[in-house]
Amino acid sequence: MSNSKLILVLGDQLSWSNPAIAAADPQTDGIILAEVREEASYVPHNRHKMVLIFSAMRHFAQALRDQGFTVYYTEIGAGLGSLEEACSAALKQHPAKSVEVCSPGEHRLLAAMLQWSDRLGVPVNLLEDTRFLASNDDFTAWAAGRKQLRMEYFYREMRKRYDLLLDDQDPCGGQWNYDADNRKGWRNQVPIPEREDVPPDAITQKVIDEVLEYFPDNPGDLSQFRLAVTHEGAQEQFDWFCRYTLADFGNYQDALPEESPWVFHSLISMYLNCGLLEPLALCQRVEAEYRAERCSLAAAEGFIRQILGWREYVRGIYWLLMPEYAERNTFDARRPLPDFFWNAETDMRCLQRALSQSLDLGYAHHIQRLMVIGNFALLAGLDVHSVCAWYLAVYVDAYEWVELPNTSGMALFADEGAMASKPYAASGKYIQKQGNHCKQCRYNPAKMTGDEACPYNSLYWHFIDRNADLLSSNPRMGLIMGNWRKRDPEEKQAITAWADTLLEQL
Ligand code: FAD
Ligand code: DLZ
Repeated sequence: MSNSKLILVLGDQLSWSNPAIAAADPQTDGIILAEVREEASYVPHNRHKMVLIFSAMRHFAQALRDQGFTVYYTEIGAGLGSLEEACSAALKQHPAKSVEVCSPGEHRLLAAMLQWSDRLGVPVNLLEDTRFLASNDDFTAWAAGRKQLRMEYFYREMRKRYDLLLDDQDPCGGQWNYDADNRKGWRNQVPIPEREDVPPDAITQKVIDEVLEYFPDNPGDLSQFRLAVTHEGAQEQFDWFCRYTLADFGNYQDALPEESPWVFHSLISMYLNCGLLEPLALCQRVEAEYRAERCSLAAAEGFIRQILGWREYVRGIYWLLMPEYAERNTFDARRPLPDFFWNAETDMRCLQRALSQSLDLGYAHHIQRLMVIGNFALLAGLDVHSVCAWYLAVYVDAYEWVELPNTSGMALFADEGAMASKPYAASGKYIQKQGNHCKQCRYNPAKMTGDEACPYNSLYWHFIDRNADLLSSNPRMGLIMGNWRKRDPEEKQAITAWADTLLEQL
């Protein structure tokens, strides 16, 4: 047998710092990239995600060939079933002493890969994914012995470890966290810059045609495909964010405007998660913008907290607690997903906007995912597994390591409090405060019951009432629970009865 290796590169590992590529020798080693049915259909992925991944894979394959590598590439039209089959076929052409692969981002694929050595007849070596800033061992060591895991304490350690936004050993400005400055509601205070389209090149256009042909029923309006598909293109998108919207990112991070699906957000999760951008470089660049006085400390800290804090933290939680984590369901929520999750046909304006852009573009910003769609699913008691599968399917940046803790843990509080200290449940008043959807909505956020009442209102109290036993033991819910208990019994009855009517209609 030859001394060469075969390197399998997954569609979300398209990075020069992928450890399997970094250790490869173009003279002897071959690289496998494969568009396969199994990965393309384990959920009905948004077509934007498929075009991004397949086109980025094809561009990266060409960059690898330019570096002298032999690349074994399979396009989706070849009808190949699985990544294992892709390895098996490549081994026939390129006998190798081992297959090397950077560990995958989803437990289901990791479990499958652990069987591959026996099935393929050569060792399959899984390398630690070094593209993250905290390894699984780092996170396990940090979590060990703690009664409660909280992002804030993890984040402070990461700031120190990577020397980000520190003056000597202290946090810049004297505080670790400027979240309180990141919650402005939207009242058209400043213009939102127009984003520039990234026109599809010939490779992307071919992928668009193929995805339309092979996945006719998946969500995603590809006439609006506007994503970058190369490292350089993704970097240009990030440069654009630093130049035009970073300064307002912090202020309006939680805003819910009618005017724009993107507001001042960075739109980079899809590139980070498939390897076109690297997290540390982004944090360092944003710190440099702050040091050069081109953005406030609150904006820079708010952004760095998301990448260095939340993104690493959710990944740590996922690998620490899987596979049992995926089975958790704190409130035993099992109501079927309403059809409007797949067609956006609802009169609730905020929800209609968030759902339609999620389905059409594969993007919704954090507050839409958490406080509009997730909040509705929490209040209505929608089935946790179906909601998680929906999030995994519709977003262009969705992989289970990041989607599951955010959906099950943060949005649905289904993980028994591993991610959050209390449920992110809110009534229509919160949505009204954060934006201007309510002005265009047929429902009234000031009303609790009746045809005109905003459904979030009665559903909020229904959630509190039906889960009172569990919620009463949470000290952070004490005030709300007390308010509900003190309310007039007849009024309470009318509210929960109205919510029941709404739930029956779902
Ligand atoms: P910005 O608002 O500009 O934030 C900058 C970056 O910070 C993001 O690109 C992302 O990399 C990181 N970030 C921010 N918040 C989080 C977070 N909570 N967890 C992890 N990273 C974070 N993010 C995903 O990448 N994939 C998902 O599948 C995903 N599913 C989510 C599901 C729910 C229910 C919720 C509440 C959040 C989810 N998020 C997910 C987190 C967050 O909403 C997205 O990362 C963000 O909206 C992406 O848009 P952006 O790049 O414009 O982010
Ligand atoms: C998401 C995705 C899709 C749609 N298709 C492929 C594919 O055909 N080939 C591939 O290597 N990767 C794909 N991916 C990304 C994988 O699903 C991802 O690597 C795993 O879910 C682990 O994170």
